[in-house]
Amino acid sequence: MGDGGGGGCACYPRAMPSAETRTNSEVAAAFEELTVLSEILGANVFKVNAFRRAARAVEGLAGEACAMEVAVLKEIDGLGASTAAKIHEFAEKGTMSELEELRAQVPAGLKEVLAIQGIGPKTARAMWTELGIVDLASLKAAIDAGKVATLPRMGAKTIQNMKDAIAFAESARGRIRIGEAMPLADALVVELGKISGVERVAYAGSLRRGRETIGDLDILASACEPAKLMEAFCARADVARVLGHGDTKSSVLTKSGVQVDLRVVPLDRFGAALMYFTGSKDHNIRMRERAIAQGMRLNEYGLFRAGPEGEVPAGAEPVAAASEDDVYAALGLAWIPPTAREDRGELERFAKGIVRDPVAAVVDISDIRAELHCHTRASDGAMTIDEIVAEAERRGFHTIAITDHSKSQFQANGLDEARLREHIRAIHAARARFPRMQIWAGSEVDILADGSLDYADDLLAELDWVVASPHAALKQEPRVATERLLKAIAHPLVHVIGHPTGRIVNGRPGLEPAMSELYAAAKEHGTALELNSHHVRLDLRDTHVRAAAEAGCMVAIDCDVHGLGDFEELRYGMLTAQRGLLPRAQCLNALDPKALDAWRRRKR
Ligand code: DGT
Ligand code: CA
Ligand code: CA
Ligand code: ZN
Repeated sequence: MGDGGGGGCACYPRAMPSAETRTNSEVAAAFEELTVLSEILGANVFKVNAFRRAARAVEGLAGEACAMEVAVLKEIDGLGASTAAKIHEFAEKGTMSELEELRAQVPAGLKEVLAIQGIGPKTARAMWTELGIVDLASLKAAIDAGKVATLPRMGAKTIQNMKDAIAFAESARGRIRIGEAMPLADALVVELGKISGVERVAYAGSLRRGRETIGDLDILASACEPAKLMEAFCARADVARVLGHGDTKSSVLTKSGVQVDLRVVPLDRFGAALMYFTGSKDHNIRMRERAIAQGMRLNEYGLFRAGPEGEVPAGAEPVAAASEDDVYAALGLAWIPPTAREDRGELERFAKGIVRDPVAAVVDISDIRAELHCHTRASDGAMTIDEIVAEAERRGFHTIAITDHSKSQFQANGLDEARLREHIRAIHAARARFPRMQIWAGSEVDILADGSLDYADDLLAELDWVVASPHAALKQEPRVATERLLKAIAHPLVHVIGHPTGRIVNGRPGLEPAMSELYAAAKEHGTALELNSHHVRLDLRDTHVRAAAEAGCMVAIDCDVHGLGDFEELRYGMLTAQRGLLPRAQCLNALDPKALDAWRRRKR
């Protein structure tokens, strides 16, 4: 496309960012991978546990691990000299040499085997070393040949579950979760933006639209020396294979197996290109139809007045192209947020003059002032009560509900009645230390298979806040699942239904209840439905949020905090909420403290 007209090219060296870009979540993820790989390789249990403890310790840190000295790190509970040195190495190089060594020893395909529900590192090791299983295909073959049944603890039911999970994984193949794609894209945008001559960089595609899974990353850039940018992009340390290397478009496959497309566009056409490559394809089609109906043509270079034949004359200057705002406005539309670009009626909703400010009514991240679902060390969290409350306060929240697991969740160290009563006292005692915070003693109480709850009503009544969630029996028939959830929704002491379906993105389908019945009951009983923001859950999902909002339900957008980094998951919950067009007025976490407390008290 060349260096299209106008737009003088301001080449100047970029300042290096001063902030450290390697986060605690990245360090923790590296230790988690070390844990899994060393377990697969049969390392001794002390070593495996040291990695696991390090992952948790880093996850729970209040400061950034990569900014700390080794001498400080090794004194931290859960870290030692060796793990502290690894953090130091990670801070400098973005990886750990031992991690690279272990990765090289384990077949790459075992990762997808390990991702199957019910297969942990020990089983994966046995499958690999005893049966020669190295990927999903060889796992399937081994199951069909009856070999997997020869391993310990592999009953017929376990194997059937495994087969279902494989089928599910295959249907999700090639798409990664948004929480894996977003950090990659963020890092790329920063990295490419530092290359001299680069004027603008942004990600587009399904990631910008906030979809729960992403096929590939689409990055757009403007640069006065595109060749130099392409050179640098294809030579990045993270690149495993260059799929295409051109002047305006290149594609690479990263070491983690993600395809990234980079396109260079002229700065004065950036808006049109960004709109085109953000999609969705169906939204683009509607936009082009609208342009044609108004005697214009829309493509990735801009919006043009059509010639007599309906063609765009060569060398024509666009009517609009520099910004998305300009293009939408020239077609009589308000700027449509990427989360709404799915051809679900957005052109009508955002037509100028129809709705005064359609964007303003939808909830936004700055509206969120409460976290109503989190776990401390009392069950399976990494933080203390005070650490969680302090973080919530630091984020400008006014309310926090501590909701550790109930007694049936023994693998998550769920609290029995006595421990819960003690925990309630400890949570209430924190109020004196955080006078500005509204602190609620809650529980994430299990909804058992028959819809009854894991604690008796008298104990539930002692809690300020009750989130009721399904964790087990997630393969029930839809009708049974519906009745189970309806019973919990109707329970007079339950405030919120946590992750209502229990699905795991790319992991398991979860319950498949009649959702419309749940919305109606939730509205009737004044029970909120949770949008669990964690990127592996996103449950309610976007389409559920939209239907629940239309049915008049209240939705709680929570992070299900287990460690400090989880507060950041809100980003994914918010994208999902916005895809569901959740009005601010129907989001519990956006209420002011008095209104939220009043809402809570209706169940007490
Ligand atoms: P993904 O990658 O599968 O998660 O989904 P997208 O939406 O990122 O799709 P992708 O990467 O194939 O293309 C990025 C955007 O580029 C897409 O949302 C719309 C635009 N686009 C790509 N191919 C076409 C096409 O053939 N026609 C039109 N109108 N737009 C296209
Ligand atoms: Ca894409
Ligand atoms: Ca693409
Ligand atoms: Zn849960």
